[in-house]
Amino acid sequence: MPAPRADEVQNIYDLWHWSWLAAIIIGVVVWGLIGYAVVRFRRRSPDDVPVQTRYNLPIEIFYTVAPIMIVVVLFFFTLKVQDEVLPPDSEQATPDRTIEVVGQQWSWTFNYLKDDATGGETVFDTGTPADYPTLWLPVDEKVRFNLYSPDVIHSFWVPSFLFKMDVVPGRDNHFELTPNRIGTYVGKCAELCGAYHSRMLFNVKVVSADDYDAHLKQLQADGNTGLTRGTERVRAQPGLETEAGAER
Ligand SMILES: [Cu+2]
Repeated sequence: MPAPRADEVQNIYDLWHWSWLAAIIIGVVVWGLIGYAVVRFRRRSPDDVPVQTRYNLPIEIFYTVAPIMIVVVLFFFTLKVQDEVLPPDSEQATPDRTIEVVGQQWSWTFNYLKDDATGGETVFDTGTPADYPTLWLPVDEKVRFNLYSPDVIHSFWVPSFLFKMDVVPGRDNHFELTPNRIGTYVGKCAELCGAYHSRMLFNVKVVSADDYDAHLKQLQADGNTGLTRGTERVRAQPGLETEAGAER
């Protein structure tokens, strides 16, 4: 497991941890019983026929109830963690920064919405399947991610944050995370979205607030301004022509 690099996801890490432990314990018991049955009831002579048992009500009840109990327990803890990671908006603290992530066939655009660093102007950065974009994030600041897709369903995933969410056209999906360690990470699309899905990669740079502000100012100076929801640059490029008539 990658170590969790955002404040809100420690409980996802713990859920995995305990689920694996439970699975290992159940696995050991099952393997043990299989081993026991193989040895204890092995054929001892060529005409040895085992006792033919047709029904055993207690065992049938047990192997119906036990898996249901396991599912109920996993479901309970999954729901609990889900509620902790995705609290209702009314219970969220105001995010320090807001980024609109645009996933489109087949790359990403990151809009840094109305940030103070740029005097309230929205700036963006974008990439292509050949030239991965980089998402910059400030360390120890709560970032709200709004997810937008102009075409099909994608999924925004940074494995080090132990978290992903689908980017669904026409649907307001969002979440908040607080990256807590400076470093460079990778991100990818986790929903099969077409021919070049596997090239929908991006980099993530978690930096100090000063470096983050400087980067946004640089984007502004480069003229990367205005909310950008999908660019031709992503669609039209050598070797990655869109199909004829596939205008969106
Ligand atoms: Cu995708």
